[in-house]
Amino acid sequence: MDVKFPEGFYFGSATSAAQAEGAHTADHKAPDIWDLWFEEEPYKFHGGVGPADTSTFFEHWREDIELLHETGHNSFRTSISWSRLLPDPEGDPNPEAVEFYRNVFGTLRDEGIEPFVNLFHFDMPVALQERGGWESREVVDLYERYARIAFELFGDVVKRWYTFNEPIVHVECGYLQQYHYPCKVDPKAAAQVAYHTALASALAVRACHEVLPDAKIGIVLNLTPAYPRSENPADARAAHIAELFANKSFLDPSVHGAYDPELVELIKKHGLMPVVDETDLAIILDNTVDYLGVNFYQPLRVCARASLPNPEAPFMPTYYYDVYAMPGRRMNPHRGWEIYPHALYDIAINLRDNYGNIEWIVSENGMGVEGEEKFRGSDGAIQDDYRIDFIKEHLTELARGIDEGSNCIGYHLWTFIDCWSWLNAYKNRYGLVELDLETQERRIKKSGRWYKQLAESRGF
Ligand code: BGP
Repeated sequence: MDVKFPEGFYFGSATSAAQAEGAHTADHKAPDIWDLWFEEEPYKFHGGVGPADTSTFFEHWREDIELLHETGHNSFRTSISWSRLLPDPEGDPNPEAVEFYRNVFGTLRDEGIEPFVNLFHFDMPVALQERGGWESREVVDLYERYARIAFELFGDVVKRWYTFNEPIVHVECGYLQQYHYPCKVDPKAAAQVAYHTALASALAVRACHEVLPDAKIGIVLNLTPAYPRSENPADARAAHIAELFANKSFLDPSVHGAYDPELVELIKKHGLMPVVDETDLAIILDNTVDYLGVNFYQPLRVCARASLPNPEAPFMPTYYYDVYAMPGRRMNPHRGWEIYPHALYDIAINLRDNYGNIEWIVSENGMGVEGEEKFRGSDGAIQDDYRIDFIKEHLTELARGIDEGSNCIGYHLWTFIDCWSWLNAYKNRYGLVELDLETQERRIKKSGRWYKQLAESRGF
């Protein structure tokens, strides 16, 4: 065997409530921002397919857990829908949601599949967006309340928690780039949202440690190592600043409990300092995560800017760098993302050397492909050898990092069943299991069969 992982290594996959559950208004779930946005501007969603048309995990969870077995999972990440659990964010938990999540998490545990449960995956309840969303301090407090309720309700069966998925994404996409609701271009709000999210994460860590002293709680960050075009000092400086905004902005407060002073200086220089309560920084310092989830899809390549930034334009981190399209880079053309498995090794070493060798897991990695039906084999299953190769290449780099001492405990693929992907809806398929959108029938792909062998032999 060329690549072998340690005993107890987690093999599994990840999904999220809004992308998998469906039943978006059943069981008294209140709307989240995706429901609202689709209602307002359905044409923005690929093929006009919205959040009601997901893979119906809400109905098919038993059958889906069976499929988790058949594809070798010993662990599985999903999230709780805040607006399903607490349709009134200040009210009591929705009993039907409690029953659903208890059934799912309890069954996973009974079946020997470790549940990793995330509290927030881009799905702000509308009732709270109307009160300012992450711009509002009140929402931070209500998030802490929600987290505490979740720990109390499910802590007997869930031992691994996450506070947030990819927090930089709702900051950038919601407040700078218009890929998420509320589609603002407002750097000052973005800074406040980023800061409130880091604070909310620390408050949830504190609550988890109080309510569930034996559980572990982490945060899922999409780490995109910033590589400079060249060793030229101007390119190196561009990469250094890109790294501050893209990665260190959440990595440092989550793991070190404090922001990098250089990032703070840049935020000040651009007049973007958020409103901070006196006691907040101590909360962030005292409540760092127990482990990290790392989503990795693509690196960030940058170079020195070719032109001076417009001083009147709203501030974006690209004030300091240009995104660089490296000649000869390997691309996944369907998603437009570069494929660069070596970055996973670099992440492993960065966490080992600069973040106290914190325990971590690859919490997402995967390949979205459009038009997979054309790869259907004579047995009816999609022959997605490209996905198997993609996973192997990334696991090879990961194993190298582990051999050199990085404390990685598992690998979760994105994703289990083809799922609804925000504005891209069902354009790209990521699953180990194919979903027939018409019939909701599930069919294991070649990669799903291979994944089981991988997990059983802990390598390939
Ligand atoms: C991550 C998100 C997931 C998922 C994945 C695939 O950033 O955490 O929710 O969607 O990316 O990306 P996409 O759906 O945009 O193709």
